[in-house]
Amino acid sequence: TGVLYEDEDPDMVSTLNMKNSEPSNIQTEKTESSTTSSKPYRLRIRWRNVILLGYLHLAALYGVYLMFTSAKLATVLYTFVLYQIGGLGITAGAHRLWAHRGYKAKWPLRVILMLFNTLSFQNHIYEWVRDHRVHHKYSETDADPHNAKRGFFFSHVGWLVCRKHPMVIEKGSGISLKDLEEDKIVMFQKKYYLYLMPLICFLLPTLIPVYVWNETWSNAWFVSTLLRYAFTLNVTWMVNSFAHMWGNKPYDKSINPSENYSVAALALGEGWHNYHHVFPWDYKTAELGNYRLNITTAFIDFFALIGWAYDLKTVPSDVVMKRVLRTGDGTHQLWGWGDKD
Ligand code: ST9
Ligand code: ZN
Ligand code: ZN
Repeated sequence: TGVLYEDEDPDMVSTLNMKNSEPSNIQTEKTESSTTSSKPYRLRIRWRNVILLGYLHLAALYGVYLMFTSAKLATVLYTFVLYQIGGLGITAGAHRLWAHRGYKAKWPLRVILMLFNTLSFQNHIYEWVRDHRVHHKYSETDADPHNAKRGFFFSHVGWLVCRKHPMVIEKGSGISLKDLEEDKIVMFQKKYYLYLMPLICFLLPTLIPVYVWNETWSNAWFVSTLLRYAFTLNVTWMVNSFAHMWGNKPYDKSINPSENYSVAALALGEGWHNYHHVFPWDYKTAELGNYRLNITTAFIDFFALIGWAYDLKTVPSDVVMKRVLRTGDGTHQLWGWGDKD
């Protein structure tokens, strides 16, 4: 079938994941009353994370300097490729496949995506997906782990350096992750994360340039490893901060997530965030399959071609159009670009 309609439920959060029987179409207003300030909350900073992320960002700045002054060209290209590969582990893997079930993938592709995902170290898939499903279901309330109503800094990185709001954990425990528990590859990554992550995110990316093309240890560590990791993190975080603040809202003007071109380009096609929050199950996370600003879609389409990805879910144009006319902000200009591909 490959296609879902607006009234069938969309969001992973509501089809697969509800232990309780709350209604599906999950917009902010429905959940707001039960997710704001019903519990006392005191901000508690996790200083360990402040120190680690602080070191990472200073080291990444030094990495920028080394990249322009002493790193080999091979190292710079390799750093870029690792960012793209690790990025796909987040976009095609954790996000479109595991969090939203926008498509299905055979095991070899799931292994590839799990390894790519580990390269980006954004916590294991299981934890990432749980936070992300809570983010969609309780978007911009206290139960949203990176609630953008708490400001740019909080939604970008602040949420990773303080204890979670109790509502996140309370509402999060009502989200079922049964589909992930049944996925051996996801559970393997979870079980061995403390070995896999240091190896794939830090050790191998540093050893390869040193042993394969004689790069210095310092260039390998600061450029290929720490600069690449910090860059990928910040680009991902931009979806939560920039794309929840700036851009057009052609699909639903009542929510903050927006269509942000710069984020789309850097985040491998994940900046079409107004569309994504309205139609979260679309495997393209965008209305049109424009490969230039959506490399992730090209990646999934390639695997669909060889049969490793299948059941790609999209939204029929007339459903999108109706929604645009009903709730859009009037900036939708894509009709007439040709048929959806
Ligand atoms: C990182 C993640 O960077 C980034 C995610 C970004 C998402 C973006 C999405 C945008 C769309 C996709 C676009 C992709 C674009 C990609 C482009 C690529 C080029 N529900 O966590 P604890 C439980 S990670 C239910 O310790 P604290 C939990 O199980 C970076 N339960 O909370 C535990 O239970 P138990 C690296 C939940 O103490 C208990 O609560 N990693 C939920 O408040 C306590 O859990 C880091 O920096 C939930 N949602 O600490 C580490 N959550 O005790 C960051 C938790 O029974 N994390 N529970 O086991 C931490 O250090 C901590 O989590 C903390 C909170 C300090 C933030
Ligand atoms: Zn969002
Ligand atoms: Zn999403």
